[in-house]
Amino acid sequence: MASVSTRTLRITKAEILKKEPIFQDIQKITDIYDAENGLLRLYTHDVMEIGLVMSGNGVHLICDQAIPCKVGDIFIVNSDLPHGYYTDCADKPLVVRRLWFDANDWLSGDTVKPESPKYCYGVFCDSDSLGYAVLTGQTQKEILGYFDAIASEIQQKKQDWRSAIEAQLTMLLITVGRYVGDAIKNLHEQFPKDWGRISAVVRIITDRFAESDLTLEAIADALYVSQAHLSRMFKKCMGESFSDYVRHVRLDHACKLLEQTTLNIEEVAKCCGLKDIPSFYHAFNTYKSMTPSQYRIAVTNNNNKNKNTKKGENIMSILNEISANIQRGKAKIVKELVQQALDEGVKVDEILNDGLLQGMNVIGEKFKNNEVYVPEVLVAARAMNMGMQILKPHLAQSGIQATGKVCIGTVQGDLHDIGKNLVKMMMEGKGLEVIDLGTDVPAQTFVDTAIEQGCQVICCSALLTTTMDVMADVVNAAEAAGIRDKVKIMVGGAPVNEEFCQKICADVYTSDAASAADAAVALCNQING
Ligand code: B1M
Repeated sequence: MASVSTRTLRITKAEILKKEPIFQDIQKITDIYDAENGLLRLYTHDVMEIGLVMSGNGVHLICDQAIPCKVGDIFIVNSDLPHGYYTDCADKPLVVRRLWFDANDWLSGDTVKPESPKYCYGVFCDSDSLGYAVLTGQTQKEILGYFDAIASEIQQKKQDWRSAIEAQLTMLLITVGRYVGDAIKNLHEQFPKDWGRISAVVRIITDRFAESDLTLEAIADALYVSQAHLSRMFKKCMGESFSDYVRHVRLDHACKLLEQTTLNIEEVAKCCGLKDIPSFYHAFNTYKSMTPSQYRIAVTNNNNKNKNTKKGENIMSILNEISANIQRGKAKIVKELVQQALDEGVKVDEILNDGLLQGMNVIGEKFKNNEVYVPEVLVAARAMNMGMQILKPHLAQSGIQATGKVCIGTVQGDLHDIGKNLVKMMMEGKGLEVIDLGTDVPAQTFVDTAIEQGCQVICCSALLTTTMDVMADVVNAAEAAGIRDKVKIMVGGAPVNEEFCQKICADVYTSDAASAADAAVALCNQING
């Protein structure tokens, strides 16, 4: 058994899952495993991890147990078990495909209770910490298929995507569960049964480090083991003593607080379970070779320096992110990103043009080319609207004007509004101000609205052959009101075509929402001169 000196880094669920309920990535590990000299880094997290080795050779270090790993090995690591992957050779990274999730979010009934033999469909056998199987040929392909299916559901988020993921995840665990038996038995012969206990201790420390009276004695009592035995096992598995480990957890947290909050030093010490200020100062100085105040100043200066040099890059990346998230229909993220962009001082017109509208333009083009369909456009438009909610109050202040004003409605007698809403969203996506008159709109209402609100364009939608003639009434009402030379009339909807448009003397017919938005912008520009 290797004797390794390790450091454990704690990562939270939020950090790992990155705002998603389940997260997947492929990691190329270039850190070399060196049991003799290395101060190796392990990670603990409060989510479950499934790691499938895709290529390379290396080691999966779990507490201080180095398990050699190669292509086809799969590890299901329970939350709070300290572990890390390392490669054998720097030129050949160990490539691990990893999937993270919280069992409570995705598994149900008995399968989520750690005390149940069915926990995680039996992949944990006797241990409550690690499932390990060696997969070959067909089984490896099968498991990869589940990974792929989950990745695709995460990305596309179609209807019922959560149920689809749940089903794939269940199949994955059941399949691995079948092969875990022998492999894990072999591991158990080599490794102490205390892993489970050590991960429980780590979990307790993570949850309760802020309590200044947290002791190994109390934890040993809670776990029904002798304190001396637990202390020995902890040192052996974690590479440092219980008290050193707890001190490092507290000091790491203190660093975070000093960086991210304005708490004073006394409050920081208290939040980290560090009893008195002199000993906090002493411990901090030993850990970071500077006082807490010096640390705060150094970090702030560094952040400011990075902020300035990275400001340009950041602006571009945040605008690209807004555009990408509009395209993916991530309304909540778009809202947050727009707020973040405003907070970081990005100009309102840049957020609008290079973030929000840019994203809608891409979707509009894809919709025209049949690369995306109605649902994708609807969710993108919803995301755009959420972003606009945040931006709108600032638009007025910064003097940005809409490129034009239009009114839109489905004509009298017709209640279909899905297409009309799409046209509206696309037009808003192009920066137009759109007055939505809803459905069943009388011809005169279109004309009155255009006059009262100063619209450059009237947009009529009809889905029924029996209602499309109302569009002719709109043209006639505009003529009668004397606005025919000032206001353009656009028509569209499934039964409408170019020939009909010309017959009723309307100005523009377009067949889809994106073309309608382009045409409306062109008309407004023409009228505005
Ligand atoms: Co009705 N419906 N419906 N319907 N409905 C149709 C249109 C129909 C073709 C179904 C059929 O029989 N095959 C048929 C019309 C037949 C005809 O007249 N030739 C029909 C009928 C008969 C009826 C009722 C009379 C049924 C009944 O009660 N007996 C009734 C009428 C109610 C009324 O309006 N008074 C009725 C009711 C309904 C529901 C309420 C159940 C529902 C509407 C829900 C809603 O809109 N909130 C409904 C639906 C959903 C449909 C279908 C299935 C889908 C329409 C739709 O939303 N398409 C439709 C059959 C079909 O199309 N497969 C049908 C998706 C939408 C994105 O496309 O609206 O074409 P669309 O919009 C496109 C383009 O046309 C264009 O851009 C959009 C996106 O690219 N576009 C414009 C639209 N407006 C534009 C304006 C522009 C430019 C482009 O410039 C201004």
